[in-house]
Amino acid sequence: MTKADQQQIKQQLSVYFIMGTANTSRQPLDVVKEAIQGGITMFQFREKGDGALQGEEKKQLSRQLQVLCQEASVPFIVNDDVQLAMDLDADGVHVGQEDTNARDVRRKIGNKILGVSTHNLDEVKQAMKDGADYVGMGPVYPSETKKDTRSVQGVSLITEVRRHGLLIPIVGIGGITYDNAAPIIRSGADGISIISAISQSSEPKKAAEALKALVDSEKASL
Ligand code: TZP
Ligand code: MG
Repeated sequence: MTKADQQQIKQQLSVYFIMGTANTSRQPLDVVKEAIQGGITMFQFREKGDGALQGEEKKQLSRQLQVLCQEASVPFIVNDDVQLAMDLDADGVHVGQEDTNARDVRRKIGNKILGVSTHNLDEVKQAMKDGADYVGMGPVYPSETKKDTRSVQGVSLITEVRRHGLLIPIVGIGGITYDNAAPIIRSGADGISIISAISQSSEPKKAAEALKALVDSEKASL
């Protein structure tokens, strides 16, 4: 990846909204539309949990969400499902440590964006070797959305990775809200990934707008 690409990814990670049908009681398309209007900079379709859509239904919703993202030039990333990402020609794939091996995913997706969830320095270094474009780190704070997470780590790994001089784009995840987001950027992350603070908001557009303004101002003050 060139330096310019890396700068672009860092910018696109600023407010990285993640959602699937389980994360809202509203029409997913409406929620994502409003989040886009509020200025989210990347979107991940993560269709997991109770009542998750499968097969053709999953594909249809993902295609509709992708179109919304394309209209706004917001990168559209698929969680874990490499086949779906290839079928849709999505912008990228995100995998966890328990999902498909990152090196294999890189081989399959060519130069699409590859994100990998990491929980310690060794996983970060491995993800870099495997060709990750960015790493997710968390849970930074306790999350009501995903209960089976590793232990809450605050910003410790973000700080450690930057202390080691690694420049890989980083996004924090887990329990992030407007009120606790700033330390993540100050520790050296390039952005925040958010589910409920946007998907469960009564006004996703306003929630996204506020988060975007906060991240922009924190980045500008570094
Ligand atoms: N991985 C670690 S925490 C988490 C995931 C997918 C859920 C984040 O959701 P929320 O609602 O922003 O805490
Ligand atoms: Mg996963």
